[in-house]
Amino acid sequence: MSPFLFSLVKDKYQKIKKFFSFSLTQLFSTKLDADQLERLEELLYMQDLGGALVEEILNEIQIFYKKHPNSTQEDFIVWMKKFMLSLFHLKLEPLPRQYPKGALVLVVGVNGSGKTTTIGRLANYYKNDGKKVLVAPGDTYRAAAKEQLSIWAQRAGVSMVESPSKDPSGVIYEALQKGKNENFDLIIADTAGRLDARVELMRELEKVIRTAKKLEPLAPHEVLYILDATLGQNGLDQLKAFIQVCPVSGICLTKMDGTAKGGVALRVQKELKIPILWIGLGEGLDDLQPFDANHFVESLF
Ligand SMILES: Nc1nc2c(ncn2[C@@H]2O[C@H](COP(=O)(O)OP(=O)(O)OP(=O)(O)O)[C@@H](O)[C@H]2O)c(=O)[nH]1
Ligand SMILES: [Mg+2]
Repeated sequence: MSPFLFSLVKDKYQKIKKFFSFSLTQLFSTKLDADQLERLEELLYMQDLGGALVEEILNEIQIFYKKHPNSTQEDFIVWMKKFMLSLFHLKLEPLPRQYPKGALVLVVGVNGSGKTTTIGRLANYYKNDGKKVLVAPGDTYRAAAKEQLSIWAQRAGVSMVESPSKDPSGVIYEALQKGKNENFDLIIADTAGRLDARVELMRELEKVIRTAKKLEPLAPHEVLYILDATLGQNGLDQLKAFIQVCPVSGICLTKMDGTAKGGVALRVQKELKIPILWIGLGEGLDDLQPFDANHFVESLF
């Protein structure tokens, strides 16, 4: 990456909320005692880390302190960064992922998480990377959804498949066909927002996948789940329910520029082991970045 591009990426990651803010300065300024551990526990919970991970960190940090009783606050921060980075076990995978020609990326998630916005920005990203991109308005549930995607397609300068079908499977099937006939590199399909409780919508998603496989046995090449990071524990619960019925292969973490806490990303890695592929750091066309675990962890401190 050129130094110019690198500084742009770094700049956007600056929008991520700091993990400890000033509170950390009160910690580890003296010996690690029961009071300090309690304070640390509180801070970790406040960051949406959840019980299991908080407990693990507290245990590990005590082991570390037994081994290195003269540790300073800086040593603690170094330890913490290393621990967090170790959770991103898939971090060595080069991102963005490379797909075969004509691949289908199916974008899924709950209402309002940022699916359509993300598709616009993914289209923009891949187009700038020299790819011929087609988007598919697979959200036939909401009347305005197609219009919204079409605006994003125009903004990104990519094509959108026009289909009269009211059935998402039909729209996506047509997109795959057009993709083959007109030599597109990548097809990115929108879907209706759904909660796990909406059984009929989940069935619809199963049908989309089944239908796509008729034309292209390896499709979808990616099922990208859009996770609104501001939802914290709720968002994680929704994702857990979702993967019971749909094979999610990657995550895009949106709205990390706002009040979202970084703990969600760490929990997704720890508990679900689904790789985070993209991170959304704003509402603009270029506010989506391939996820970078190193930058992410650095930006939390
Ligand atoms: N700040 C911020 N806002 C975002 C980000 N990603 C999406 N949004 C905003 O989230 C809102 C919802 O985005 P949509 O793309 O319409 O979400 P959706 O999942 O398609 O919603 P439905 O189609 O209604 O299910 C919009 O106002 C977006 O601008 C992000 O990374 N940061
Ligand atoms: Mg949408």
